[in-house]
Amino acid sequence: TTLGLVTTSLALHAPSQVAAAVKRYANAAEYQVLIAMIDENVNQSLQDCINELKSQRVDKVIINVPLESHDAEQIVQENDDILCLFLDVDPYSAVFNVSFNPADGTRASVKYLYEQGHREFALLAGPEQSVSANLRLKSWLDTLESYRLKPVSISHGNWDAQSGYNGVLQLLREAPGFSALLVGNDQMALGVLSALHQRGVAVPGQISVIGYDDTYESAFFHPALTTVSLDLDLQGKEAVARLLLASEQDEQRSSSILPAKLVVRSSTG
Ligand code: IPT
Repeated sequence: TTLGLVTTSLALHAPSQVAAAVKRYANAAEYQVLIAMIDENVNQSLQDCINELKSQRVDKVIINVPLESHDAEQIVQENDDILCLFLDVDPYSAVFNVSFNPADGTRASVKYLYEQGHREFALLAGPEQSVSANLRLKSWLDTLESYRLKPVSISHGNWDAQSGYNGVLQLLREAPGFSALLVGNDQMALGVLSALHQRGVAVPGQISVIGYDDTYESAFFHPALTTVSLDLDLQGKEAVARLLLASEQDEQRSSSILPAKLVVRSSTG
């Protein structure tokens, strides 16, 4: 008995951590996991990956690929011979999913920095094509607005450290006056810390930085990263448990929204 995992690039830390958890919990339930990894061009190659898994007689699949709700719904409609559970969709979409609350951790980040006295915020979001990157960005903006604040500038990266490095240099060129920087994930925050160090900008003395994910490495960045913690191991565990339960009893197909919590370390003050 086998289940499938279609995942976005495993070169990224969060999806690789989720894949490790899926494999571990599936194996514990005596399931094998077949992994198909896709990269760009989401819709077409996602269907290719699903077909590849179907040809190996997989009938349940976890999909960790960023998808707009209507694209996820279309995948479900066009694949009624395979049970799909999604990990990177809007939690309130109609499809079967296990995802993270996009608002609680983002709100806590802004609130924390505000209470530390920060008023000049810059935002370095994830890619514009990513649903979760956009939900995080929207929640930062909504929370800032509730304090009657607007960010001094906004930029986007592509989730990797290089894009964080480039992104913060761009933000500094556009609007050098910010004291707080919210970053869409920890890998981009790693690039940010490196660029700021090279420019002689003190963290958190001159700029406070908050990441997102809390992957295993983030506590070892320098300075140790304040970030929004996603329990990616729990996401993998819940996904396997709910998928296996639903494949036995159809009425058990219930989605779940997991919390995201701010973890304060040394990159903020
Ligand atoms: C999301 C991560 O937060 C981000 O760092 C990046 O790795 C992205 O995945 C890749 O798609 S987590 C996802 C379950 C919303």
